[in-house]
Amino acid sequence: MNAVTTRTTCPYCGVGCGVNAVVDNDAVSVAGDSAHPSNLGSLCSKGTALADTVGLQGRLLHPVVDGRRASWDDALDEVAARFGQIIAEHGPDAVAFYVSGQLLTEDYYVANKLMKGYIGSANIDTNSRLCMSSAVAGHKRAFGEDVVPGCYEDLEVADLVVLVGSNTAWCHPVVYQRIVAAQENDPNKKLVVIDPRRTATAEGADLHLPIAPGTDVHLFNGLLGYLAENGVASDLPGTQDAVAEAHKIGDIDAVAEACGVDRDTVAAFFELFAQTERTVTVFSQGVNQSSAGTDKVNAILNCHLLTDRIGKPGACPFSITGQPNAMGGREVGGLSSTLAAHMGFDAAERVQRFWGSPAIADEPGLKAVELFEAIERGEVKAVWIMATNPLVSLPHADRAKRALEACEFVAVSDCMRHTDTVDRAHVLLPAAAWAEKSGTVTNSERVISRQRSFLPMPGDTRADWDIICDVARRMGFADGFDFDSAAAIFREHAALTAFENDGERVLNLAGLTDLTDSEYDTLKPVRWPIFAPQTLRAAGAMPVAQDSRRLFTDSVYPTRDGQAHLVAVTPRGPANAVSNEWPLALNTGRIRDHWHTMTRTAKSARLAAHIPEPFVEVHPEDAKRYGVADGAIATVSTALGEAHVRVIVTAGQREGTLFVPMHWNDQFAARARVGALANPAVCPISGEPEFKHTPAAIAPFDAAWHGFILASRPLQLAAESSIDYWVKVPGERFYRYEIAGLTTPDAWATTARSWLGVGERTADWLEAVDSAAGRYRAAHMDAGHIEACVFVAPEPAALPERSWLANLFTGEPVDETERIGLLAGRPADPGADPGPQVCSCFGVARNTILRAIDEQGLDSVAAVGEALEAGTNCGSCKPEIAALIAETQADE
Ligand SMILES: Nc1nc2c(c(=O)[nH]1)N[C@H]1C(S)=C(S)[C@@H](COP(=O)(O)OP(=O)(O)OC[C@H]3O[C@@H](n4cnc5c(=O)[nH]c(N)nc54)[C@H](O)[C@@H]3O)O[C@H]1N2
Ligand SMILES: Nc1nc2c(c(=O)[nH]1)N[C@H]1C(S)=C(S)[C@@H](COP(=O)(O)OP(=O)(O)OC[C@H]3O[C@@H](n4cnc5c(=O)[nH]c(N)nc54)[C@H](O)[C@@H]3O)O[C@H]1N2
Ligand code: SF4
Ligand SMILES: [Mo]
Repeated sequence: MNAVTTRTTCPYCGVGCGVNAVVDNDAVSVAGDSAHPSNLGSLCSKGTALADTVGLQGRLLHPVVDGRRASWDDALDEVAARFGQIIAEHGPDAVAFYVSGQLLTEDYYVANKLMKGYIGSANIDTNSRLCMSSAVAGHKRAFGEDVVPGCYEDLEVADLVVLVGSNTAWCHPVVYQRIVAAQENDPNKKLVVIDPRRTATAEGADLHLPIAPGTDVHLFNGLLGYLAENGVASDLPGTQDAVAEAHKIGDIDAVAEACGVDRDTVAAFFELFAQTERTVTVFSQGVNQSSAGTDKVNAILNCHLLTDRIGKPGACPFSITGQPNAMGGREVGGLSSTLAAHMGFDAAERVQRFWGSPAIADEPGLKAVELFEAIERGEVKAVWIMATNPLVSLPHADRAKRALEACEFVAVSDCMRHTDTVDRAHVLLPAAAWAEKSGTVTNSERVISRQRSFLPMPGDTRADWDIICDVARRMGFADGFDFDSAAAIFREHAALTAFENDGERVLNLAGLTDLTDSEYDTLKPVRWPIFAPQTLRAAGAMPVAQDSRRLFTDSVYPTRDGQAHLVAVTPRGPANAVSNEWPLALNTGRIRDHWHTMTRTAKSARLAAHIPEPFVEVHPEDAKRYGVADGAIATVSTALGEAHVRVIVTAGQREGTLFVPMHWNDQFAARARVGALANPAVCPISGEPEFKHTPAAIAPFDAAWHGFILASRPLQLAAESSIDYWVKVPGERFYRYEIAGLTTPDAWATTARSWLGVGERTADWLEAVDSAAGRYRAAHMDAGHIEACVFVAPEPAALPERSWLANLFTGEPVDETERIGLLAGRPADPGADPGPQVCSCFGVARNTILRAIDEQGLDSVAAVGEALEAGTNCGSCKPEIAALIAETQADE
């Protein structure tokens, strides 16, 4: 059979890169789609590794009811009946959907329609509440509608790019590479990063402002005051109040003091901003995830409105979205605070008329954090969770867990058989995954792209929209849900955006309302708004008649008075201040190669290898103060819970703050689910939680021993009482477990055999015990190849590197020299140890890079790329390669 190529879209971040998926017999490979306007052929490390994640291991392939495999009929009847019964007894607000920016627009549209138009409640909220809701609320206050006015090209045209609370290099890598490439071509272009941490993004910046957590409003109010003082004026409504409020913060010295940054840095930023017409300010979770999130957004928008830097090439504020379809979800109205198609509840009559529906929600529903509180109180008695893992990703996640445990009825649609959330459902509905489903997504720059299936749906899996429509029909709503394809749903969604829309709503897909099925199938990436169908057709679906790249070019806004509004915002601290008991500010976020709760990225050994363990970053002074050492394990705790994670001491972490990644959960670690520690305080306007600031403490985790296991099969370490710390790291042909214990077992050999599930009489068991030194090493061999090995030592530093040992897991017998090195844990030739992986795309490890730098005198990232290929595909590891070069030079 010939290889078949399918054009689709990456299912990870909101950059929305086009992907060519190639299926050649059973082999899947992916490459960037050079015809896609958003990535022009590039992919980051996660996109590049997509083919690693399409396998069926761990998938949920059949419906499950009360723990037992069930038929679709039984499962769907159960969902429809339980929802129907609870609605009949307690009213529509006693049920809820909790959905996700990882649903496709068509899935999202029918979920929203079912809840708001047929069940008649607005209790549908989405994980976008945890993500973009502050940006949504800020946009509405300033522009009258939730609209991102610019496009990626603006980032290249701009002379100044300001990244606020955005680790773009790791979280939106292809956009970051576009910025870097433009800046390399023009040394006059400048990059400013505003983030309490010195991130990989900050490493590449001309100016980094490591502001104290939560002081963005202080900074941007200071900037607004500075601009006004320097003669910038505007007659937009709200200007006077906003500027008057901004002046209260005082001069540059006062701003620097409030933000905890040195004066010259603040002055340099203000000057640069004042002088540079073509400025784009990009913001994401450091801004949104705050109890002052909406105010932070408006403080930024104010500066762009005052300087009239919006709707122009290279000049706009830019909210960069997280999930692949966070934008699509906002477009259909998936948040409980909006109704549908960028309409609010004041349009309830119009939307009901369009749907011809029996009911309509006429006021906002519960927002994510409130929703789980209402579930805990028993007010919401049935919930259907789709494409999100709230027991990991919600703040105060243990409370959410208690809520689900207490809930009368929990249905979960997911692709995986086990997640922290799936394990608490009464009914499991197996959803088709990325490679198998079809529909549309909208990215950060308003480009709608097709996701197209290229693999058959495995087992009993079905598309989310199909599952939702089936439940709706079983609830008696056949009329509104007789869709036979994603295309039919898309047409209706497009029609609703255009319905009675004489320009009041910028979101308008009029030009897509009558796409035929085959036009939908071949739809090229297209940016909204899209007005005229004929022009669109004539041009081959793209580009559209008018230039939709920039909005508000005529300074007309979808507000009552047609103008944009500045909003007076008052700086305030985080909801909960640090104290004697909780002296540190816990910040949480992302790493380069994992996606959220790891259900997909942990399937890729090369992605998992980048940062194998959950960690806490600590400033050197704090490490000294609280007695935690680099490489050791620490307990991070807050008033809500605790986590056990590996310590990284780094001066890049601001003193008084900690950073822990959000990804690890109960499937991959004994205790590293940081959502359990995170603050449920929310922004009063958007309802977005304060993930970036929870008062916390850190203390050593007093392990008596440290160790690791490499095993060819997964182990059940959670059941082992001798292990108090474990992390599971998937490898190429093995599983790696980092382990530690608080007490030393009496007999190492018996204990180790129990961990590996190896009987006392197993013959091929190599062992080295040094009780006095607290060392134990063993290997279980089978027919000459290695099945598993265990290494234990009193200190982490006394353990050998994992990479050489991992390379012995080939399934082939080990040779004599390898067998000799085995219990030493290192090769006879020390040069053979590559160390931890840096470049995921080409599998180039740290020691290999260090050796090449040393031996070949390499002094630039480009030179390393030339010698080893590292960094030459997606470029995501370039900041790390630069750091290795700097490290070597510092050593010299
Ligand atoms: N690799 C990877 N990429 C992803 C994702 C992923 O899981 N993995 N998820 C996607 C999703 S859904 C999202 S929402 C995006 C998020 O993308 P980002 O927003 O870039 O990611 P985060 O790491 O959550 O947070 C960004 C930065 O905010 C900083 N910050 C903390 N407090 C403050 C503050 O008070 N002020 C300022 N100015 N900064 C602060 C943090 O130190 C952090 O470096 O990433 C998307 N891309
Ligand atoms: N501490 C902390 N917590 C955070 C954040 C933070 O910065 N810090 N960030 C927040 C943000 S911005 C976000 S966006 C959230 C993300 O948090 P979540 O949405 O909870 O994380 P995911 O791991 O993406 O969960 C997606 C789930 O859907 C499943 N899935 C994947 N594709 C499909 C599909 O097509 N259909 C169905 N039905 N299921 C599918 C996956 O297996 C997985 O279980 O986390 C939030 N939580
Ligand atoms: S930047 Fe990376 S994760 Fe984001 S869409 Fe592109 S390839 Fe996917
Ligand atoms: Mo997000």
